Amino acid sequence: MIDSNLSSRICKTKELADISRRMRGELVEMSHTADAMHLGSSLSCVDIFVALYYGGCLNIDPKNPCAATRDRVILSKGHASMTFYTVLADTGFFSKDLLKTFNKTGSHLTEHPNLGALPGIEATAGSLGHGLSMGLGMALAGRNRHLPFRVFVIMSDGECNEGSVWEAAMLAPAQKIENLVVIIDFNRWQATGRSEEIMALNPLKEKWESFGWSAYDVDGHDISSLIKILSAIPDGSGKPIAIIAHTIKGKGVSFMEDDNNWHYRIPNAEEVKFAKEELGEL
Ligand SMILES: Cc1ncc(C[n+]2csc(CCOP(=O)(O)OP(=O)(O)O)c2C)c(N)n1
Repeated sequence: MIDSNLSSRICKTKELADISRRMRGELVEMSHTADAMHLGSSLSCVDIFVALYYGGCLNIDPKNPCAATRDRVILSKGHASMTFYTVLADTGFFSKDLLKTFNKTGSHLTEHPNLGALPGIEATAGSLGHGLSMGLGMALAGRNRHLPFRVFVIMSDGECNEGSVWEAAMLAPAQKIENLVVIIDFNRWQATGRSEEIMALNPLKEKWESFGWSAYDVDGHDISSLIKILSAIPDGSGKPIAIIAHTIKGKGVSFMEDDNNWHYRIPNAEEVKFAKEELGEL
């Protein structure tokens, strides 16, 4: 019998890079077709998702997505839902055909994810700053029920400006939680400007450490390094884990990289063609 659990699907480094490239092409097209914003934000977290879902880091079986022992993944930066949906469809949580309905009236693939809309979605998101608190609640419930799952929360750097993030950041170590992981897609931009200029976050790793977390700085586009950290959780520190993934907004498409216009801009047909030529057909 074929084991469909994601923990046993470990791809080689070249395959992982190809998946990321293919997915970026799909996202550019999806933004155009669905008339959806937040392409830059969605491209910046692709490699984080690929490491998690294709690197053998998650104990989740897409064919049994409600198992009590499954790891939980929360996309707290819900505006990057395109990436989340594409990964969930590609790994078998639901049909890839559904992706064509993204952002359309009546679709389950809403601009921001909704709990219960589709398998693999563990929390409603959209209003930034809530995913970590929800993830902490799940992590506590798992520990209280002696269930061995981990909770992975994907946040953004601008989201760290929300006060609720730091309430959860204080509570998790106080509760000696070690099955909670926050991954911060640190692309240094927010909707309207540089994070450092709007409300400075640095030194971010040291901030999480000072709150009692085990923290790591990592190149958020280096899939192997991400997998190395993600596949060793709990990390033996007895603390919750914060991974500061240094990324580039718009990563993978030269004319979108580090250009914050692509927070809101939607590519036209010609831009889709250029982007896809650059990414190459896979
Ligand atoms: C509480 C809240 N305020 C405002 C918004 C509107 N909004 C959507 S994305 C965004 C900022 C995005 O910057 P960041 O969080 O750093 O994510 P990035 O897109 O750069 O990955 C904002 C303010 C929101 N979704 N939630």
